[in-house]
Amino acid sequence: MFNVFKKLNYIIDRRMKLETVGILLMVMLGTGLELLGIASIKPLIVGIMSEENARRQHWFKVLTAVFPVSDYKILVIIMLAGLSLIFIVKNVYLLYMYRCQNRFLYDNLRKVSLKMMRSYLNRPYSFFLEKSSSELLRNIDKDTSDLFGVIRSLVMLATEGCVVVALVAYLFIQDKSITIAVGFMLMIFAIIIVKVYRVKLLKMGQQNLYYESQVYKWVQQAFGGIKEVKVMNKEDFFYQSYDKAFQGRVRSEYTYHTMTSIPKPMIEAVVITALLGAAGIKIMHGTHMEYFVPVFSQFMVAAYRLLPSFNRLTEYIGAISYQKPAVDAIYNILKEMEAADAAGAADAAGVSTPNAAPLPFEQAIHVRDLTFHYENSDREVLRNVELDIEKNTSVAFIGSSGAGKTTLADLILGVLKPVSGKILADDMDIQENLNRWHHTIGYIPQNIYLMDDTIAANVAFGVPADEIDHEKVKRALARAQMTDAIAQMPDGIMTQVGERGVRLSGGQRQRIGIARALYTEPEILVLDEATSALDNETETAVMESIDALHGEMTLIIIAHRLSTIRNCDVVYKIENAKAVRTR
Ligand code: DUT
Ligand code: MG
Repeated sequence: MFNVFKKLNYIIDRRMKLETVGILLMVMLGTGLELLGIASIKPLIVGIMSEENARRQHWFKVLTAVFPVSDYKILVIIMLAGLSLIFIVKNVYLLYMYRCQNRFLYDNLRKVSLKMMRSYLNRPYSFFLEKSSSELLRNIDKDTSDLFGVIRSLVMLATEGCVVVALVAYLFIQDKSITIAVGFMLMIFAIIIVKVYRVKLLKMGQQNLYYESQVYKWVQQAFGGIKEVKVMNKEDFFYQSYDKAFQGRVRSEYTYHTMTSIPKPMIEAVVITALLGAAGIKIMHGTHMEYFVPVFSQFMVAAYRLLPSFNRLTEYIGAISYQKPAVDAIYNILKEMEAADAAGAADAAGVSTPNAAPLPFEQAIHVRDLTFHYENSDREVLRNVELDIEKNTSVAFIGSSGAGKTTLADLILGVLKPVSGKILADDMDIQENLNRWHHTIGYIPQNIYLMDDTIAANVAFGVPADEIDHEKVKRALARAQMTDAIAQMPDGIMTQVGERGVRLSGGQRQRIGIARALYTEPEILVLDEATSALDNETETAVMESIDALHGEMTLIIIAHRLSTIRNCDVVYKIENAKAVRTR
């Protein structure tokens, strides 16, 4: 439990802590009202039972002073009205309190989810090579919800806990022996529940988290590759795998829900039995009915109020154990990210600002003593590589598949970080100026990532719809040889491309990627097999417009077809972890 507080304390911000204090104060006031409700039962019953008794009470004197009526029946009516007023006020207040609690929870849920989303977006590219997107999805969506499940349970635990403690204390003052007898039975019962349940529920919670990401994963994998799935008749495999993940999820969820519903009937039986037993013993010992009836009614009313509270208390404790793994997950992620941010200033520089000035680039890119291997392997893809790319020249990287061309391009793009060595733009280390470097350099990959949006939005990429310069979009598309294809589309550049561009041909998708890179008019353009998917004729046309940039822009071109790099000034062959100049 303490552990949970420590982690939550780290996860939530100052403002939220202050809000928590506010919420707890509201809970206290609510408890006061609850107590007032219960405490007014006894005087009422005393008052109704005999006028003579009532007139001896101190509070009755106050009542007759405020309402100077002599008719006892009218005074009783006033007492009844007073009691219902207390209950109405109490419950209106409680409604308001629940509303505040829920707003507090959901506003902050949004805050934490946003914090996670931002932290993830700011991670370097290499981070994503190690992570599965289904896990990220689960972290941002489900784990944050569960985290707030825990916070909600804690708030509710405080709410119910306050009421229970206050009422029990009040009952204790009223009649010590009954309270002790019932309390003792309950205590033993509660200890057993908590001991037995905690471990099991925690385990179920961990299982649930695991299977939840499996469920996401199989949905993504099935529909992400739906064409291959269909052609290869593998629907059943994905169906089965999905089912297996879902079974795990269902198992943990039903165990959890069944377990949390067990205590309810048991608690009820224990409390009622203990209460009636205590009453029986009192009567045997000859307690006066005049004393006993008001006190006992009060206990029954309190039991009626407290029983659901006891049930909820066990439910909340169960929910906290069950959802605690989500708190651990988020805590670990945020800690990890904090450590990563602290470790490298370069990573912090990776946090993008859209309006940074481009990094000045006047002479050349210098690759100096560059060595690199991926985190998941020790094999050096590049070792002590040296090369220079003069401004406004066209440079080609060739080499066999797996030689490290894409890796070298990614290092020049700055999305991968050298293990040792440097990449300089003029004399500035790009890793120290990543944000500005990305305003200087453009990129066309082999597989263009298209958003489920219009062609214009995909070309301008990351520009809000009303800020897109349509003329510029059209110019960029024309240079990418897309004008004719666009003319045949129903809505021109406002045509929707579908998820990942499914409504376009492969070559069209590719040319939108080219237009996207040209839209920002970068100083340097990296093409990684950017035209491989195009037919010869279209490729020639696209390469012509790219060659037209020759001398105006620095081009780094990776290609297999020699015709693509025909016009390059310099050619490097990537081989055995080295770059060897061949032209
Ligand atoms: N590699 C990894 N992890 C990654 C990416 C690549 O270990 O996340 C390995 C695979 C390969 C080597 O790095 O052995 C170089 O890969 P790269 O993609 O740079 O090769 P390429 O020259 O671009 O090959 P292709 O022509 O097939 O695109
Ligand atoms: Mg490659």
